[in-house]
Amino acid sequence: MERAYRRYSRTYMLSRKIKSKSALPFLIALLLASCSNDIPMQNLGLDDVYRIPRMKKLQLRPALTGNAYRWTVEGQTVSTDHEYIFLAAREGTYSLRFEIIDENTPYSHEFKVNVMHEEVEYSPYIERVYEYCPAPGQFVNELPPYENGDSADDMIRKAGECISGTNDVMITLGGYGGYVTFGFDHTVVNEPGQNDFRIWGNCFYDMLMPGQASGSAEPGIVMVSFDANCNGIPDDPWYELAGSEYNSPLTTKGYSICYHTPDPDRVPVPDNSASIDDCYYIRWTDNTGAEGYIPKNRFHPQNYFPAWISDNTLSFSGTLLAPNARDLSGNGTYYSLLSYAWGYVDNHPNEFEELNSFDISNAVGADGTPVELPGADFIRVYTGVNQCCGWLGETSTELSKAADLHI
Ligand SMILES: [Ca+2]
Ligand SMILES: [Ca+2]
Ligand SMILES: [Ca+2]
Repeated sequence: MERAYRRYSRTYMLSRKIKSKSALPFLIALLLASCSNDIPMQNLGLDDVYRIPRMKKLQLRPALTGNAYRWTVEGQTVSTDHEYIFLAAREGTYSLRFEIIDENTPYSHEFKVNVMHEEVEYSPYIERVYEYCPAPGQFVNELPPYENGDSADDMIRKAGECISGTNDVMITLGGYGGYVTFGFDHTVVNEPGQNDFRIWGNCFYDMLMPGQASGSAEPGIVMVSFDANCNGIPDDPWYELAGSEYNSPLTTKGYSICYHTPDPDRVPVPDNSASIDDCYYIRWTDNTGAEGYIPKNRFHPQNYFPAWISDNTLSFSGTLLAPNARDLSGNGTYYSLLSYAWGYVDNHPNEFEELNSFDISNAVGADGTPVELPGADFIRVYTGVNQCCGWLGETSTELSKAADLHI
């Protein structure tokens, strides 16, 4: 398919146009190249017409420079940067213009991009897991299962087998900060005013609390990244999708935590409830000066520290949501985990599509400034709370699949 598109990449030397208007002493060319993982094309000119599939990026990189630039699509200014990545979800013919705004060498070129249906139908579901880095937790090494000798890459593959396509098998992210990064076989386009993708968890509402959105909410924070350097690797800037708690005074920005591997020679310390085998199992410290432990409970006797990690510590950072658990019994035997309003994974039951869907337009920079992204190539989910609930164990986000809502 890529070869077919390349055929349409007929070289068109812009210098011809310039020369017809004036006798510029230098050759001017426009370098047009597309994302290496999308439609590889690179030449020194610009075609009058390009043909690309929908939801794939076309990277426009002029060799010309000037004081200022303007890219327009259908008459609307879309960028004033030197380079521009064109991306469209809908098929059709788009009119583009590139201008160099410069007193001495003004320049303008118009061209068309024909956006077509893909030759091989896209999947609306996850194609690939790029990273699987759970924090310690009671389901770690089980969801997905670790087997002796498994490497980090093996665990990424196993996580991918769980949540890719329609497989729909739950993976755990462990305690605060643990994360997974995944992507699709195309860019998830940010459609204005619409949710763009959906993620499935395993949250349920408590039957004993009718009318209340509370039960087993284990909110995971979502981040998105656009493959701006077009290398197919998640090495580009990440942006948090601001959910309902983003601006809450109870939310901690710039939080970081460090988990320490348990000393194998320590004698476990059970509590008197018969549900906790070791109250001081995995110690954590954080950048607020606090410390605590992930206890080991009797229902999950396996190693809680990711067994494929050889380091003695495991660190995570991000935004920390306030604890959402309420001890309704008063004695640690009955917890209900309150769902936050919106914008988190594993926070409302799956049947509430809207509450499990995400709008890329909610992306914010580290200082909270909104960032308008054309789409997302990489999506990351991490456990957003740091809390333990007695015999229920630590709160950990789980997810089982995700879908692009525009396919
Ligand atoms: Ca959107
Ligand atoms: Ca990249
Ligand atoms: Ca869960």
